[in-house]
Amino acid sequence: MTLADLAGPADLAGLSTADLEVLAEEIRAFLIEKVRIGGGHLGPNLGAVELTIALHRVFDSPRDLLLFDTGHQAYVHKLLTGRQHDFDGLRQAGGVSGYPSRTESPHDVIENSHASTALSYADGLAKAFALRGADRRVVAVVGDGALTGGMCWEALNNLGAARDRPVVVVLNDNGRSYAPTVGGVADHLALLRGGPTAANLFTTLGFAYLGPVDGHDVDAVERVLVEAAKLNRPVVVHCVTVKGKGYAPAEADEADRMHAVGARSGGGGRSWTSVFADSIVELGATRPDLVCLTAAMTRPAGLGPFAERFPSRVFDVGIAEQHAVTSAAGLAMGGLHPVVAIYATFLSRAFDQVLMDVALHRLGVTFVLDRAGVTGPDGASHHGMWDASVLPVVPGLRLAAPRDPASLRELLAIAVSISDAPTVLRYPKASVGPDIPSVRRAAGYDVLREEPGAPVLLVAVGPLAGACLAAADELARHDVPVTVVDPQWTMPLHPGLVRFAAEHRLALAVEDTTETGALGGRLAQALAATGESTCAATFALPRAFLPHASRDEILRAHGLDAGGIAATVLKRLALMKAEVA
Ligand SMILES: Cc1ncc(C[n+]2csc(CCOP(=O)(O)OP(=O)(O)O)c2C)c(N)n1
Repeated sequence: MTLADLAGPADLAGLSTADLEVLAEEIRAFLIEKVRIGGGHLGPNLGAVELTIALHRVFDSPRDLLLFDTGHQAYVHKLLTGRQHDFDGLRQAGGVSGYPSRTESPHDVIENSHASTALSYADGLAKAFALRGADRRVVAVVGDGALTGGMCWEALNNLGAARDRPVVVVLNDNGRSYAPTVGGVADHLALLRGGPTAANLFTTLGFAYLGPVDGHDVDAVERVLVEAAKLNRPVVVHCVTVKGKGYAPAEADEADRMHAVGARSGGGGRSWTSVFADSIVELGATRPDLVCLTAAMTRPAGLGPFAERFPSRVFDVGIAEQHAVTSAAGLAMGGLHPVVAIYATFLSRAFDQVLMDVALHRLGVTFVLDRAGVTGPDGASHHGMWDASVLPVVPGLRLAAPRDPASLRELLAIAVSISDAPTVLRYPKASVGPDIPSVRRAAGYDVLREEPGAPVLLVAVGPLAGACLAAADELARHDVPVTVVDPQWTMPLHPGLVRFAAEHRLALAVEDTTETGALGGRLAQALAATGESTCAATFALPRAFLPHASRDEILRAHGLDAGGIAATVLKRLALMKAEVA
């Protein structure tokens, strides 16, 4: 049986140990080839090959539910459930998702890809099956990194106490998140990896504990899973694995064991992340009170250079965004200025902490949101398109979107100088491009292009400035003069921007975020409140879960490129003309 012939998990049943070893090697070679071309999660999947084969041999998916926490390590699961022929399109528009996907397969149960949720889903599913009398197993696979997330411990608290409700928790322990996993839980797992100990957190919480078992020995993993299933109670199966297993460059990669690799054809150019990385080091050199926090993403979030230069001023708190935010509040109370560097999509988790623990206490904490807006191939769960909609309700919070490297540096310096309110900077996963100079500055906005008497104002938010300027060029060819401004701070709305917008017939805010709650709506409201006749609106992303594709493809599909912006302006002007007529 080769990977190409495998129709589904049932085909694994008749294979010998030797056959399985051959299959495992074939899967590794396949993953290395495909992921190196298209990009994606390599190290985590290479570490989960035998474990996933064993899971599919012991349990009867989809009748039994296999839940992959975070889901970035589910490629092997996809290959074993008949999707190997679609892997050329991995993470590309219309192709296989980089995470489990309920529309792709009945074998995919959860697909959110925000870490540390699987045990809670497992808890709910086990309760549902118990109440409905369904004889179905629930198995949750969770990494040692994801296990640092608070939700896991809330779930373990519930699962362990329900001795008669069986759930199998498979702990895929490779000792790493991106970097080595940190904290007391990681230290405890290291102790357990050494063999039987008197202290065992899991048994203390009410679980049976099986292991540690070599997660690359299919037979051994199978044996322990069979035993776990027979126990008919909550059980933790501790599998010790090697991230990047079997691929020397991944095993040797000190930074993150090739956790995620870019597509071979990936675009070049300097990233926004690297501009932040340099800026925060420069600020840190003059501001000894500046400290940085990361939720297990020191390097991806741009804190690598800062951590090298000021190691005692960076705190990796584990995959614990809520804790990161309130811990930052504590640091601010203690007289420091914390910078929480985080992907935009993961801040949603800690909204209440931003609102109550930081803002209510009027604390100066700066949030730097990487991957804000459309991210691309990671799909719906990773687009950072919610922050600019939910954060504006936080009293006192100031939100900025830089348009270029110079404005990122400038806005970051301003943000960390504010000591009595949360400040937020957001920028995308993209190349940053050259600086875009302003033709003049006014209170509340930078003017990037000015056409005196122009009927149309484009309010270009952050990284869409370039597209707005190109749209203005295109509109000029249609004899539609356009002025383009960059508000820099989208929250609070500056009265100067409102006054300037009132001098135009149409003011369109162009934004790389969900249209709900975006800047254009606030502008329209403010103009309406002052009785101005200017038609103001937001032109942004729909309130929808957008599937994976490249960032440019998604922006284009929603008209957020130069051509799309110009077309929208023309359409709106035509509508306004029709209304008048
Ligand atoms: C809430 C949340 N924060 C951060 C991330 C980014 N992230 C993806 S995988 C990962 C590390 C996961 O480590 P682990 O669970 O041990 O799995 P491994 O990759 O080591 O197999 C992180 C931090 C995420 N997916 N969700």
